[in-house]
Amino acid sequence: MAIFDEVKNQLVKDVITEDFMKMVQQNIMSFNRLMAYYRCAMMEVETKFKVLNEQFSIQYDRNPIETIKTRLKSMDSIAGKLRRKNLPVNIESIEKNLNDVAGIRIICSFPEDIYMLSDCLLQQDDVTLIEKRDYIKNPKPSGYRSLHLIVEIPIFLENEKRFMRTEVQLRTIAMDFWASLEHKLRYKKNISDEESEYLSRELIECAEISAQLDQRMENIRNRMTKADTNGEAKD
Ligand code: 0O2
Repeated sequence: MAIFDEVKNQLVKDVITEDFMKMVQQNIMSFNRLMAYYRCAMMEVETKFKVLNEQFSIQYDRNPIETIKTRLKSMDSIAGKLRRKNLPVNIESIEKNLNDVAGIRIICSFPEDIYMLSDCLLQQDDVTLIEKRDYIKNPKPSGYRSLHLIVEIPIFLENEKRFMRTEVQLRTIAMDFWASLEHKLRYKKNISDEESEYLSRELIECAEISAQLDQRMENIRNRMTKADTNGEAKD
């Protein structure tokens, strides 16, 4: 990108971020309250997954979830998204238009567990699916793989029941490893176009290899489980 475009973009970004910061300062109570509601929604969804993990460990003697990470979108990131989508910069607009202010990432060992956990979550009667994007069956051109769900769940306050949206990203350890490395590349500034193209190609290939590894490891796990079940049947 030409230096002029970069400087122009940075200036636009600064002005928008400044507008956003002004809006937050003028509505600090409402903004903090909304962020607190998102934190509550994350806690609710996190607990749902912890309960499922616990139940599986009792019933099947294994934990489908390796790690759970939660994050609240940063102010910069909220401002950036409103700007990119040309959306109004106010508190109502954040809640109405952004589905990923609250984010929860579920990391599993095996791809099958991703779909099993997603089904278990979605069949709960207080969870409403708003949107599903399956970047495992349809990976992004970058090679990115994960299952994304936008869900709406109720949070119960002193005198009120409020419905909040949360983004749930489900992925394997291998997909997560890949995504964090690729994320680093996106924020690298001092890299030549040639090098950046080379690294992107490498990442696409690594994503393929890593998906094959996930599949083979899952096959091994399934054969081991089958052997166990057959053994038990013979005993
Ligand atoms: P952060 O810091 O996690 O907030 P939308 O406007 O919702 O239609 P959006 O938000 O781009 O479009 O949705 P998408 O692409 O389905 O998923 C967004 C999130 O998924 C990203 O969050 C990343 O966490 C992850 N993600 C999506 N594509 C890629 C990718 O190619 N590489 C990596 N490493 N992660 C990806 P944000 O918004 O980037 O940031």
